[in-house]
Amino acid sequence: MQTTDKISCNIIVDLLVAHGVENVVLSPGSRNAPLIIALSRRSELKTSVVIDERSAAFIALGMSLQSGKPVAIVCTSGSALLNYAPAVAEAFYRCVPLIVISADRPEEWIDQDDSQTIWQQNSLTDIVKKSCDIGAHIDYPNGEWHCNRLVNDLLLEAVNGRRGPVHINIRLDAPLNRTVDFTPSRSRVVEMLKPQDELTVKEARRIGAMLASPKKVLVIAGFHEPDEKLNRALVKLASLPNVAVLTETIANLHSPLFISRIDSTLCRLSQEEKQRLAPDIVLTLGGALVSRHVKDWLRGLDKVEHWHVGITHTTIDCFRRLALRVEMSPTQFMRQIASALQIHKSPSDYACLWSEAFRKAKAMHDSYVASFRWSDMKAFSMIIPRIPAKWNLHLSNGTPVRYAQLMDCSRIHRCDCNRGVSGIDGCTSTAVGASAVYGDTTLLITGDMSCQYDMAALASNLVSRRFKMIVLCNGGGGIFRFIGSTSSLPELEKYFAVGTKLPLDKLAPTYGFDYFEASDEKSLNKALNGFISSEKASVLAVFTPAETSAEVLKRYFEPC
Ligand SMILES: Cc1ncc(C[n+]2csc(CCOP(=O)(O)OP(=O)(O)O)c2C)c(N)n1
Ligand SMILES: [Mg+2]
Repeated sequence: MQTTDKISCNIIVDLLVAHGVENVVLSPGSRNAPLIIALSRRSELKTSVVIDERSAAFIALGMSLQSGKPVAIVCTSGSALLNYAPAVAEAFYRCVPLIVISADRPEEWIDQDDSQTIWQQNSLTDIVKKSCDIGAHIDYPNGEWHCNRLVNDLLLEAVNGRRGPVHINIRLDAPLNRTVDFTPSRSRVVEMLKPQDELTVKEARRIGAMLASPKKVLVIAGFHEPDEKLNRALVKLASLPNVAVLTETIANLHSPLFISRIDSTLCRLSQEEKQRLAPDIVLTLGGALVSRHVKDWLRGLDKVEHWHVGITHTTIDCFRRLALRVEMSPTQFMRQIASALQIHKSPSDYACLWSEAFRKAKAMHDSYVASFRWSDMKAFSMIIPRIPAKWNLHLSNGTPVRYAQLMDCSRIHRCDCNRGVSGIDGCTSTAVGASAVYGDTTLLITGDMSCQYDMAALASNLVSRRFKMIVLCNGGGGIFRFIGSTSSLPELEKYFAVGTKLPLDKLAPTYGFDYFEASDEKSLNKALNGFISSEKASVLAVFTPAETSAEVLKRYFEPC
């Protein structure tokens, strides 16, 4: 069909239709011409024209109240939008899902004495549930995906939980009247499943059938507190021939059936193996993933469908393939799905292929690590198996959390890292806080830069004998010597890695800690004995060579 050439408008209209909007109330203007073109040419939508925006919005309110469905209102730029405010306020307090769509100018023209321009994007902030601002040009990398995600998110938000109005401010650049050929209904639709507490039996069966073999299902768990029930449900799922379960170290989920070292496994796969292991459906649960390998791999697959399970209140589309938001507890969902899937046990080699790949990866890991020289990797591989099973492990956000991903941490009682925002600013304080409420020892493994950053935590009167800290002293931000964006820059040492001044041998006793240090395998083994058995809060400084450590980590990921 012929319609506006503004892709953003066509995405909005596609998604309005897909999310069940039937009525749209338009008010005339020129800036919103592309929207009017796109909307009026879609037979699925009933358009009405009301000149006065104040009245238009109330009319839409009446339509939505009566039909129970979301209704869209569309206006031009300037004061037009402000005239929507009374009805939007009423909709907000009556929980009515009005979809406010305002056309705007490109940002560079605001405050430039062009006509009908004001700062529009936040003008309804306190009376809408959520708003977004779509730029005039979305032909930047990922621009269409970005626009699609924002609009999906807002349309879901309008009807999710306490329903209410949302605001899409869309900037449009002249010419406004051009048309092109466009295939309608091609935009990706994110759906939401939002049961009360649990799925109905019928729903669980329906979803079970969608996930049954021959579908290849990959479950990936990001950070999560330990959860026995979830663990059991995932074991049940992992025993199915068409399901593989990948867990990150800080997911705190353990079973010999799980692929628990994602990076170590993925980096060993050939292109052909990766193709065979490509899933049809990915189910994610828990927080943001640490593994860059898994994100890059899944983002590069065309056909995969992503479902995220968890109470997120927002649309998290980390692989750009999100199709379904399951707004419920992953524990409950996985339990119900695991049961529903028991009747579907037709053959599939998918789980076997993953466990074979994992088995090979573990063997390679062991022989690699044995061959490595003294380095961060070596120190880590010696420390992790020595951690007593009852200790909790905190990891800082430089390389420690990444090394832990490569090791077998299944014996450890609980592993955590501040991956909400991945800051290095409070790793020590968080571990000190955790140690204050955990009955056994809390061990923090941190980097020298992170340690220096949050040094004040060591002076806290919450530090007790239950807090222990290992600092990998590798000449500052070792991660920058490893990652591609900085490792080859001439500025690397001066501006990124920035060797730290960290006199732990003096600081530790000053703060009342037992102090240990190591600078090779032998001294580390010996120091660990004293450090683990010490009855006081303790610090172990492990000195590793900066460049070798980065080299060893790089080599680990090189294809064989
Ligand atoms: C508050 C904050 N500032 C800056 C960063 C960026 N950053 C990420 S890792 C890192 C260096 C960490 O160095 P270190 O703790 O020594 O760990 P290593 O990489 O050597 O293992 C920095 C500065 C961040 N994550 N958080
Ligand atoms: Mg460091």
